[in-house]
Amino acid sequence: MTAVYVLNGPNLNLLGRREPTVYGSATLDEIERRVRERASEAAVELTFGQSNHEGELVGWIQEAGLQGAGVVINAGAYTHTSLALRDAIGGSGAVTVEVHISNVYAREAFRHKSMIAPVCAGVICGSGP
Ligand code: CA2
Repeated sequence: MTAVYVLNGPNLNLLGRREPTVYGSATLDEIERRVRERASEAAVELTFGQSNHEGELVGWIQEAGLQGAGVVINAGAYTHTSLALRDAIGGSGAVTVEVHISNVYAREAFRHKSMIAPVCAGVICGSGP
C-alpha cells in the first residue's frame, strides 16, 4: 500500500482562526478530514501531523524515509529558514512535495526563497487550503 505523510509546520494549527484573507477559512482539522477522504479513496495509508517544533518535523520525515513513504509538507516559515528540514528531506530519500496555501511568490521577498525546494520533487503553492 502506498503511504504518505502529510506534514504541517509552525502556526498552521491556527488555520481558520486568524488571517482568513491570506490562508482561507478552513481549519486544519477540516483539511485533515478532506485529505483523509481522498487518501481512503486512493487506498493511500495516511499519516497526518502538525508541529510547531522543527525537530518533530525532522523525526516524521526520517520515519517516512525509513518506511518508503512519500511526504507532502507545508513547512510554514521553516520553509524559508530550515537547513535541518532540507537535510532531513535530502537524507531520508522520501519523495517530497512542498506545498503552500498562499502564493508565496506574490508576497514578501523573504518568502520567495525556499530552503527545501531544491530537495523536493515539486512545489505547489497558491491554490488555497
Ligand atoms: O502559504 C503558506 O502555506 C505558508 O507556508 C504559510 C506560512 C508562511 O510562513 C509561509 O511563508 C507560507 C505561515 C503559516 C502561518 O499560519 C497561520 C495561519 C493562521 C493564522 C496565522 C498564521
